[in-house]
This record gives sequence, C-alpha cells and structure tokens, in this order.
Amino acid sequence: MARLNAEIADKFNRLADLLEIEGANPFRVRAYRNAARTVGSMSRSMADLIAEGRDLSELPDIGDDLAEKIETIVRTGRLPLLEEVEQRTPAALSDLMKIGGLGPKRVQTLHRELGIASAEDLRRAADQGRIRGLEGFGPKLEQTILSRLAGTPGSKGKRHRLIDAEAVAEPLVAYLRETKGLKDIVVAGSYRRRRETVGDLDILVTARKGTPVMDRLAAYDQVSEVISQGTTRSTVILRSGMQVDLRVVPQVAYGAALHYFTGSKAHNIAVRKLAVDRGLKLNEYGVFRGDKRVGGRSEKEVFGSVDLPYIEPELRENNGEFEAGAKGRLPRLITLDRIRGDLHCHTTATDGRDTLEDIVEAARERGYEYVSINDHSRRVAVAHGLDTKRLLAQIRAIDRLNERLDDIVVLKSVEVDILDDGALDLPDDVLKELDFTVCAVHYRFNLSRRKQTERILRAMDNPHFNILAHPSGRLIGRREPYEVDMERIMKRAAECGCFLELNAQPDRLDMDDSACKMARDMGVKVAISTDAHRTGDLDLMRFGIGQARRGWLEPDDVINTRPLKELKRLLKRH
Ligand code: DGT
Ligand code: CA
Ligand code: CA
Repeated sequence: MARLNAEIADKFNRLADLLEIEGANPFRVRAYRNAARTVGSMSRSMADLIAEGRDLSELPDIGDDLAEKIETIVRTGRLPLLEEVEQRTPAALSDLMKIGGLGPKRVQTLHRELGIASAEDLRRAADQGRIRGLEGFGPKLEQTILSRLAGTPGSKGKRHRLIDAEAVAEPLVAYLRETKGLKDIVVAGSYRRRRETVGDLDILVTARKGTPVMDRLAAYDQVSEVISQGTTRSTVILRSGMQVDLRVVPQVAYGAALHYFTGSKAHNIAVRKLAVDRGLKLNEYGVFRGDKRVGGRSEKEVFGSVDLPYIEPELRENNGEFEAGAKGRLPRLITLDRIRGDLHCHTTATDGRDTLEDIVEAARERGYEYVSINDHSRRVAVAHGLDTKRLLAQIRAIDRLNERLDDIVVLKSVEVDILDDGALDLPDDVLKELDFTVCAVHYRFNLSRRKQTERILRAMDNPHFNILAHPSGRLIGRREPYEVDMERIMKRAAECGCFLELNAQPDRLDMDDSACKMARDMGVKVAISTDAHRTGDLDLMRFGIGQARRGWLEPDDVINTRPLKELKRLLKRH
C-alpha cells in the first residue's frame, strides 16, 4: 500500500528535480514537490482512494492536474510527462543534485560543458581537475564535490534537516523516558547546537544502575538495525536512516559528558586546551586535577573550571565564544518568547493553503501582537500572484478585519518580486498603501555576482523596499546560494534603514548563521519570519530562532521583538 504511494512521490520528486535543472518556473517545481510530500505521507493508498471514488483533488496541494497524473500512475504505472522530460534531460542528473549538493544550474553546466551525466563522470572530472575552470565553480567547490562523493554511496554521510531530526528524536525521547530507573535524558550533539542539518543523534541519559534503557532502545519499533549494544553505549539505525548513539553516564559526570557530546569538536578541543593550561584534565568523565575529580556534575562547573561563564550550545563552534566569554561579552541570545509577531505569511489569495482569517486567528492563538500578510506579486503567475487590483482588494479586507479585532493587528504587506532590472513587480502607488514590503529574488539566480548585487541594490533604492526576503536564495542540500556580494548589500541596508529576513523554513534557514553574525557586526537588523503557507507553519519560528542564536543575535537585533509602535517606526525608511 505505502509502496505505491512512495513510487508516486518518487516520480513527482524526480520530475521536480529535472524540471529544476531545466530552469523551469520554481513554483511549478514546488508544486510537484509538495504533491510528493502529500502523497508520500498519506497512510491510505492512492489506489484505494481512487477505488472508493474519492476526489483526489481535495487532498492538500493536489489540484485537478496532479489528481489526473496520480490516477494515470496508479492505472498505468507511468508518468508520461516524466518520460518526456527524461528524453531531454538524463535522469541521473537528478542524483547529482543529491550527491554533490549542487544546485540545478551547476548540474546543468556540468552536463552542458563536460557531458557529465553520472556520479562516476563527476568523480572522474573532479579528479582530473576539469571542474574548477567552469564558470561558477572553482577549486574549492571541486574539492567539496570530491569529499561529498567520498561520502557516498548509501546513506552514510547523509545529513538530515533539523525538522526531520526533531520528528525522529521527539517520539524516541518520549519512549525512552518511560524506562524504569531513568533520570535525565537529553539529545546532545549538533541537534542541541541547533545546526540546520544533523548527521546523527547523540542521546545522553543518566539512570540508576541496571536500568534496561539499552534493551528498550533495541526494542524500539522504528529500529532497523542494531549496530552495537553495550552497557554504557549503543548505536542503532532507525528506519528513517537516522543513526542514534545512546550513552549512559553517571550523575557525577553528567555535565562533563553533556559538554563533551554537545560539541562541537572544535569547541571541545579548545576547552580541553584551556584546561591543560590550568593543570587540569578534562574529558567526558569529568574535570580532574591529577586523579582527583574537581568538577563535571554540571556544564556550568565545566566552564567554571576554565574560568568561563556558561556558554550556550548554539555558540559552541570555536568561533569567538572564548574571547567573548573571557571578556564577559557573550551575547544574551534571543529566545522564542521574545517574538511579538510574524512578518511573512501567505494566504489562499496566492499559494497559501489557509485563508487570511485563519492565519490571523492562528497568530492570535500564539499570543502575537501583530502579523503581516505577504502574498506574492503578479510575476509569480503559477502562484496566482496579485496585481494592483487584487492587492487593493486584500488591503480593504485587512482594514475590515482590523476593525473587528482588538487583540492583534494585521499588517498590510506583500512579497513583491525583484525583477531582472531591480524594479519591484508592483507600482509605487499601490506599494505606498502597505505598511511595509518584503522583497524577493525568485528567478534569474544565475546572474553574475556583480549583476545580482546591482539588481538587489537597485531594488533597495526604491523607498518602498523594507525587507530583503531569504537573502541568499539557497535551498539546503538542493540549491546553492546565488552569487551576490552580501557585504555590499548589508552595508546599503544599514545606510538606508532596510532589513534582512531570516527565513525560518527548514529548507531555507536563509540567512545562515554566518550571515546573521555578519549582519550583527554591520549593524543590520533582522526580521525572523516563517514564510508561512499554512497556519501550522507559524510554529517554524523555532528554527529561525535556533539559527539566529547560532548567529549570535540578541533580541535587539531582531525587529519583530519590538512592540508594534516601535516596529512601525523602524519600518519608516530614513
Ligand atoms: P553531526 O552529527 O555530524 O551533525 O555533528 P555532531 O557535532 O553531533 O558530531 P558527532 O555526532 O560526530 O559527535 C558528537 C559530539 O561528540 C561532537 O559534537 C563532539 C564530540 N566529539 C566527537 N568526536 C570528537 C573528537 O574526536 N574529539 C572531541 N574533543 N570531541 C569529539
Ligand atoms: Ca551527532
Ligand atoms: Ca554521533
């Protein structure tokens, strides 16, 4: 049953990959990916639904056209459009996107310039140094490709999006927590540091002697393989492909072990060196002077032993946290409860799944003081982008809604496309009716660095430009960032009172941590936004917060921590 659904999902995903390589409209590509996700996650078989006479177009993200395609696959096992596209573009190219972490444009270049159509072709070309000379590549990327290829085949080396890791970790932790004699349980590693992708899960527990936690792990119904099982350490692989390392540590060593297994490795090595400088020994069992244990029960004790204040997990990358800690200048990181509203949400007016009223109600339920509506502009035809007339109608609908509401304010906004030449995709006399704008690059990702930068800077010259959406355009593991001079953009943003968006979608998390840090250093403030396409997406805010914390952002660096009055003042350009 689920097998057929998986086949359908796979066909849609492959079609999306190939269309993306061909440079098809991103919204069309996304429609196939969304459909793949819907079908892949359904517990009922598509064949059964069809047999029952159900209308598939009632499923989320499935329109008439997709419903018809699903029926064709169920009936014939084939998707003619995919076959047609495969005639033009070799199917193996879609694997290259996954293996090499390459964007569609680069895969296309590899194919066109060097005839590369398989992982083996790619490996050979990289070995021979033929890739570095291609436009948009270079020696560093060639090296990255080689090291990624070394990680294949199989799932080894595969990284999981943080949201997928959460979906695996949370039920597993809840399950293990039921073990008799168990005390603390925490997921350490990159998961605790809130990295955007996670290689494996490192779970740490403290427990009374003789706890059956290892047996309980091995008996978990999601385990597909037990790699090793001992009394203090076990490793298993789950059906999702995720590896889990479970360690049992004694209470007295909990802090030292938690610190050690939270990492990062680079951070650990630096802390251990600080300990050595002080005549101490630090490892996962504790802090020792000679043979005497002098600390390790809590992480605070570990840091204290090397004269540092507590350092938050997200900062532990050996990227300035020691200097800042020693000087008492660690940032007071932003937390989720400081967020007062979401500044990027879609509705059914364009490609959102829920209505204006639903999104606003969901924002109200989350205790927000404000929420903005940012549907697409007209150029994004596949998403039924708004023209002036429809945007004005939405503005009036929001005005009427605001009259009814007394505990939340709906801000009038848009996600307006930045056109090739840097013009905005809607006329100024409708933009001026809005509270602010979010401006986005959605096509022509392949411009030269100079042209892409000029394009965005020119857009920022428009006095109605407020926030640059998902500034790099990358999709994690699927599309490389476009070439752009981020420093120039940030400099200009600081000068003219514009802001950058940290898009909290798990595929984007764009800005990344280093861009956040750069913004902080350059005095550019950030909007953390979910880009919600359905009410549940408002909860993606936590991933944006994780990324912001990794980028050292404090509440003051983030505009949507501000009360409405202050926010409105900030959104007035200077
Ligand atoms: P991941 O799983 O690739 O997303 O990244 P992590 O950071 O979770 O790394 P992982 O799972 O290999 O190891 C978990 C932690 O254990 C890591 O963050 C730091 C610590 N660790 C692992 N290997 C070493 C090592 O060779 N030296 C030191 N000092 N610590 C290590
Ligand atoms: Ca890990
Ligand atoms: Ca690990």
